[in-house]
Amino acid sequence: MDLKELQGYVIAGKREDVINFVNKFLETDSDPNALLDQGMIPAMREIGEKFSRNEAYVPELLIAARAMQAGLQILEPILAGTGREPKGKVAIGTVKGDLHDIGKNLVAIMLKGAGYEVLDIGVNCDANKFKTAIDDGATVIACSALLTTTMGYMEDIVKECKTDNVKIIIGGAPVTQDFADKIGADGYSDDANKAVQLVDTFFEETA
Ligand code: B1M
Repeated sequence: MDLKELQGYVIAGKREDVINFVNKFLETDSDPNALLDQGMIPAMREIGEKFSRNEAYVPELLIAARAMQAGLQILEPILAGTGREPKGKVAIGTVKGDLHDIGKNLVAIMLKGAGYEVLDIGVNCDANKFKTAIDDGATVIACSALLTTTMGYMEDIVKECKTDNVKIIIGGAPVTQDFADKIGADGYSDDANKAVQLVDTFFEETA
């Protein structure tokens, strides 16, 4: 099946078509990751570029996001269903002021798929929300930010939440390794799979 077709459905916000495409693809093809890497993720990039050029506006972003979330919902049990004993507890949230959650949801799904228990604390999370997750047993905190205006808050989270027993990792489109080093985060990743590899290294260290 042509994944360009799926990209078109996401960009146009055609939720039902996304659902049908994803279901059909899963019946016929083997690799669900292709749906993300060659279909839905490039589509979100493209709608973002259109937004930058004033060729798309917030409602178009919203309906594209809704269409992608519908596709992700179908993929979640396939990518996350392991049924094994959790390897550790990770809390993930999008930082204060920021409502973008697609990337965060994807990282959460991949972490679950890799065998972690994930406390998804949602969007617009202040440091206190992350602290509550630490009280609930999370030893890795994963923060997501999509806005240049909200990524700075990650420094507050590092200051307030980092201890010898808690690692803080960060990600999201505007975030970089340099920024992570500058604010004292324990790690950075630019995609969901690398986020899992990063978390694995922490748990290997303590095993
Ligand atoms: Co927004 N938005 N948005 N938006 N939006 C961006 C981020 C933007 C780059 C678009 C643009 O101008 N080209 C721009 C930010 C510019 C900037 O900061 N300099 C922008 C803007 C300006 C805004 C508003 C301010 C618009 C307005 O109201 N005028 C507003 C802000 C609202 C707020 O948060 N307070 C806003 C609103 C929205 C919607 C609500 C309409 C919608 C979000 C819906 C939702 O998330 N439920 C939306 C969308 C959809 C986007 C774009 C188009 C797509 C984001 C996305 O889902 N990408 C985005 C443009 C873009 O990013 N190209 C844009 C797909 C997703 C899979 O990728 O989230 O990057 P991403 O996640 C990746 C990696 O970054 C990484 O792994 C993921 C998978 O590989 N990752 C992590 C993410 N988090 C991680 C955490 C980790 C590790 C890795 O932890 C360790």
